[in-house]
Amino acid sequence: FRGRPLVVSSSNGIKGVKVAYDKMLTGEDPLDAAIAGVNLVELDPTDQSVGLGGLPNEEGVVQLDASCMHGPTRRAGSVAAIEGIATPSLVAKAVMDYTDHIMLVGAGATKFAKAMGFKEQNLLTEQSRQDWMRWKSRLNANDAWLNHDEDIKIKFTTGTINMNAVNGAGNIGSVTTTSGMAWKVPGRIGDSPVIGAGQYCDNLVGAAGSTGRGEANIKTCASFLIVEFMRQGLGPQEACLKTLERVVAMTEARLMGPNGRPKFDLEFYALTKDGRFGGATLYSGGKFAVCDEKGARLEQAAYLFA
Ligand code: SD4
Repeated sequence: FRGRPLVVSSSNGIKGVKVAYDKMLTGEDPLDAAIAGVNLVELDPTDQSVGLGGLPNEEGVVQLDASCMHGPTRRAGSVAAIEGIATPSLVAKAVMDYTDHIMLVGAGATKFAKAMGFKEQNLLTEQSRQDWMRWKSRLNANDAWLNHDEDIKIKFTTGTINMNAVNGAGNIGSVTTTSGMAWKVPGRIGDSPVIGAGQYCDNLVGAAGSTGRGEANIKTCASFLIVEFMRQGLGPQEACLKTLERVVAMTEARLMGPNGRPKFDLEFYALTKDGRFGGATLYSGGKFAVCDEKGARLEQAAYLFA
């Protein structure tokens, strides 16, 4: 099936893909449409992997990463380890629109966002603070932190949202936004803000993006590689699977489990300029969100390992 407009995202974009699709029907730019789709998740305090309510780093500080690419104008923007701004995807786009740079990090990114009129706010919700406290209380059995609740499952949340959109004319935009790995070392930057890792878009070919273990993605430039495989003629699903094979081949020994299977998961999402889509995960059971003329739905992702 080929159809345009088309939006593909990680499964937590199930509401956002419809927003992006509807916006493209009214003529909105594909990147603006995709960013509007991910803004829903960034501003949702109950999603603990993106924007407001994202799980903090080991010091209890929420640091966000995001990047975007605009196919028709061949531009990119990115922010990393930004604090206090709920919609880093829009800040990444502002870097693209208003500066001669592509990537701003840390205090510089926050300062830029404030100068651009973004509102600074506390992103650490009470729920995320509680989860952080629970994590901290388990670091060392002999420390002074009380261990209230043995049964509670400590969340090493996986989340992040990647969304890719192609409009009726075949123009493409892509965006990825995240709070990164929970309890990360302060200053850690994941794949999401890295152009070619968290997402990549080439208006002649298509777009791809990723969620999951960012470190494995950065090392393989995976979103760029998926787009390159599609350029060589592979379909989106095959391109995602072939890139996952590269990820396995590049996995360091300490992260390799039995049977040559990595101890982490990674998810890829891709679409082509002519309106085909696909998604793949290392391990079975993954889903991704799609919206085309048949409506918004979750599709089963292909996988390498059952
Ligand atoms: C990161 N890729 O910062 C993100 C995290 C993620 O599902 O997607 N978790 O590495």
